[in-house]
Amino acid sequence: MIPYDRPSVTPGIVHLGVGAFHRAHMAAYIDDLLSGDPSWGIVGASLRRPDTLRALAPQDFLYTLVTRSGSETKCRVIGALIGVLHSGSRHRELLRTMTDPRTRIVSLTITEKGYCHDPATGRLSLAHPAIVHDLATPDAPLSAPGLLCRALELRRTAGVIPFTVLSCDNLPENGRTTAAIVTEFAAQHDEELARHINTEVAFPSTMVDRIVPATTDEDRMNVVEETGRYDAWPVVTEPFTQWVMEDRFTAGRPKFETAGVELVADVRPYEIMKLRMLNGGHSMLAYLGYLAGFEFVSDTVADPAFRDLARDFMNAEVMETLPSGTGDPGAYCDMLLERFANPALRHRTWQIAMDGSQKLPQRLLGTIQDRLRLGLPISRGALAVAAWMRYVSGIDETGREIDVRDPLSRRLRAIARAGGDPANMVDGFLQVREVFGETLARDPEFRAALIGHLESLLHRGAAQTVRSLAQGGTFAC
Ligand code: CS2
Repeated sequence: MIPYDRPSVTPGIVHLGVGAFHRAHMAAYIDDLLSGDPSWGIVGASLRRPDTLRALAPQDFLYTLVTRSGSETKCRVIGALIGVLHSGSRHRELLRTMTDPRTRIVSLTITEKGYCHDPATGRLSLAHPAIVHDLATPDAPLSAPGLLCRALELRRTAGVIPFTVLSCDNLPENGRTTAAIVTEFAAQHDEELARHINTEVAFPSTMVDRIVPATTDEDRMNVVEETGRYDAWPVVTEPFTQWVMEDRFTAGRPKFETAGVELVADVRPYEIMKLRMLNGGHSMLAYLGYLAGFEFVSDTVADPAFRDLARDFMNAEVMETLPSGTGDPGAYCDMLLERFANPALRHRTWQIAMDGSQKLPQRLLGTIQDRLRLGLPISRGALAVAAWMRYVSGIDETGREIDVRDPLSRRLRAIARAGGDPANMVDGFLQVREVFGETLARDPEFRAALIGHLESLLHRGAAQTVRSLAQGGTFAC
C-alpha cells in the first residue's frame, strides 16, 4: 500500500536516466517523503531507449521494489515516479517540464559515459558525437549536458529561478564535475549563459550507494509468486542503502534528512572511500572473476583467494590513500565483503565489467597514482587494471567471445589484438590517454607491474594468478 494520496502528487523533480539504480535508490527515498510533502514527485526521462516508458506506462509508473538478503525478501510498491518521457521522441515536452517552475531539481543517473567527458581529466569531450550534434542543434539536444544547458537557458529567458542539478552517478566530485561540463558546453556558444550557470546554479555533490543488479525474467516471475501481481519492470536490491549529499540547493529541496539522507558540507571523504573501496573492489572482482569463469560477484567472493585479494586490496592498498574523516575503513571493508557475498543478489561480473574505460580512473587509477606518489607498492591495483586489459581483448580463457560493452571497445580490442607480447599490449593501452592521463601513462613502475600481471593472466589464467600471487606473497605490501 502506498502511504500517501498518489493523485495529489505533483512534479518537483525531473530525473534523467530512470534505470534500475534510480528506481531502487533516489525514488525510494522520495517515496518516503511524499506523505509529508507531495510536491516532489519525479518525472523520469529516458535519454536512450523508450523501454522503461513502455514497461511502466501501462502500470501507471508504479513498480515493485524487492529487497533480498539471504532468505529474507521484502516487497514494496513505489509511487514516487509519476511519469516518464522519452527524450528522443518527446524532447520538447521534456524541455517544457524542465522549464516548469514546479521543477526545482533535475537529478541524473546516466552512468559515467552519459556525461560525454574525458574520464581522465573530467572535461567535456567536444569530439563526442552527441556533443557535436547538440552544439549544432541546441534546441533539440540528445545529451545530458545539452539538455541541462538548454533547459537552464530557457528558464533564464523566462525569468524562472534555476533548478538544482543533482548528479547521482559514481563520478569523482560528481557535482563539480557536472558543473564544469555543463558550463563548458554553454561557453561554446554563449559566454553569458556560461557565467549564469557558473554563478547561479547549484550542483551539490552526492555519494550514492546501493547494489542494484539488472532485472531479469526470473526476477519478474519471482515477483508474481511473491506478490500475486505481474510487474513488467520490478527492481531487485539489497537492504543496504546510503545517500550522502551536500546541502546546496538553488530552489529548495525536499526534507531529505527525514528519509535518512546524510547532509554534509563536503562529500569528498565519503565519495573517495566509496569509489575506491566498493567500486574499485567491484571492478577488481568483476574482471578477474569473469576471466576465472565466475558469473556472479557472490560466487567470486565465495572463493577464498579472490575474497582475500579484494580484502587486502581495500585494506592494504586503498586505505592508505584515504583522507581522514571517513569513519572506520576497516569496518567499512568488512561490511562491503558481506554485501558482495549476498547470495540472493545475482549481480553479474559481466554487468560491472561494462564501461571500464569510463570507470577505471576514479575506481583504480586514483589509488595507484596516490600510492606511486607516496612511494608505496601498487601490486593488487595493477593486477585489476591488467585484468581489465585482458578482458577487453574480447576473448575469454576458453577461447570464447566476450561481449565487451564499452564506448571505446573497438579501439581497446584492436590494441589488445595488435599487441603481440604483453609489453606491447600494455604500451598500446597506456596510449589511451582519456583513461590513463599523462602522468600514470609514463610511470615505469606502473608499466612494469602491468606487464608482469598481464603476462601471468595470459599464460596462467586469472584463477591461478590470483591464487599463486596470494599464496606466494609476491604482493609486496
Ligand atoms: C557497480 C556499481 O556496476 C557497477 O559498476 O560497481 O553499480 C555499484 O553496484 C554501485 O555503485 C553500488 O552503490
